[in-house]
Amino acid sequence: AVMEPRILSIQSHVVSGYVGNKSAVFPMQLLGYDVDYINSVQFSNHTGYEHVKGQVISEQELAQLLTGLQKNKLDQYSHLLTGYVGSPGFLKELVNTHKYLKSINPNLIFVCDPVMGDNGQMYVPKELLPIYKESILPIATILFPNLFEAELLTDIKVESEANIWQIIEALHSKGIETVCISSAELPENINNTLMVFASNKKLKLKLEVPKLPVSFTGTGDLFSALMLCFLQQSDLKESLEKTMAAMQAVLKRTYDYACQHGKNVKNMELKLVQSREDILNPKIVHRATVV
Ligand code: PLP
Ligand code: PXL
Repeated sequence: AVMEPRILSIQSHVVSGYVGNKSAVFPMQLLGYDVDYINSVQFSNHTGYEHVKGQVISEQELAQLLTGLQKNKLDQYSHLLTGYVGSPGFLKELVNTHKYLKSINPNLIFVCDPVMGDNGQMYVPKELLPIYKESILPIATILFPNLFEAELLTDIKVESEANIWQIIEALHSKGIETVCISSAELPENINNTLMVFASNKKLKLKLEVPKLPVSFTGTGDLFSALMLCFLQQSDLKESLEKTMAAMQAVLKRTYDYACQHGKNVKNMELKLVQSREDILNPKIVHRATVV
C-alpha cells in the first residue's frame, strides 16, 4: 500500500517571527500535509536581530528523539526536510537519521537546502562543506542550493547561465533527481530580476520574476516547503510556477506592510498567515520556460 505523505522537518524554531520550521510548517499543513517537526534550535528570533537568546539541540539529543519515535513505531515518513544546520556533528547525525528513516521506508524522499551562505560569504563553519559534498549529495533526492552554495558544492564558478546548467548536471550526476537553484542573480541580468532554475532528468526550466528592492529572511525555507508540497500534486513546471506565485504574494504583502510601517527587521518578517489564501491557491503570473 502507498503510504500517506508524512513529512519530518528538522529546522530552526524561533519564538517570534518566521524562519526555519516557523516558515515551513504552517504552509505545509495548510496544503494538507501531516508534518512532524524537530526544532534544531529554539531561539527568541532569527539571527538578523540585534540580540538572540535560546537553546541549540545536540546531535545526541536529535538521536534520542529518533529513538523515541522508533520505539513507538512512529518512524514512517515519506519525506525528510532539512534546512539550516550550524554544526558538523549535527549534520553528520542528519546523515544517520536519513539512513535510518530510509531503512524503514526505502522510498523516502530527502529534500535538502544545503544552507552555507550567500553572496560569496559563508555563515556556517567551513567544516560543513565537505560533509555536504561527501555525505549529503549522494543521498539527497531534491536539492535547493542558492547560487553560492551550488558553486561551493561543485567547484564550478558561475560566470554565465551555461555554468548553471553545468552545475545542475554535476549535481544530477551525484544521483540527485531534482535540483532547483533559487536566488540566482546572474552577472548578465542586473538587479531587478530574480532567476530560478529547476531541473529533473526530463525537464530543464527557467523562471524569471521581478525582484523587490529589499532582502527577506526565511524565504529559502518557505521555498523548499512549498516546492516539496506542490511536487506531490503537480509536475516540475507547475510546481515551480505555483511556488513562485505563492512566494511573490507573501513577499509583496510583506513589502507593502514594511513600506507602510517602516522597513525594520521586525516589520520585514514574512506575512505568512495573512497570505494563507495565496499559499492555498496561488495565482500563477509568471510561467516557466523550457530550456
Ligand atoms: N541561517 C542563518 C543563521 C542565516 O543567517 C541565514 C541567512 O539568512 C540562513 C540560515 C539562510 O537562509 P536562506 O535559506 O533563506 O537563504
Ligand atoms: O533560514 C534561515 C534561518 C534559520 N535559522 C535561524 C536563522 C535563520 C535566518 O536568519 O536565524 C536560526
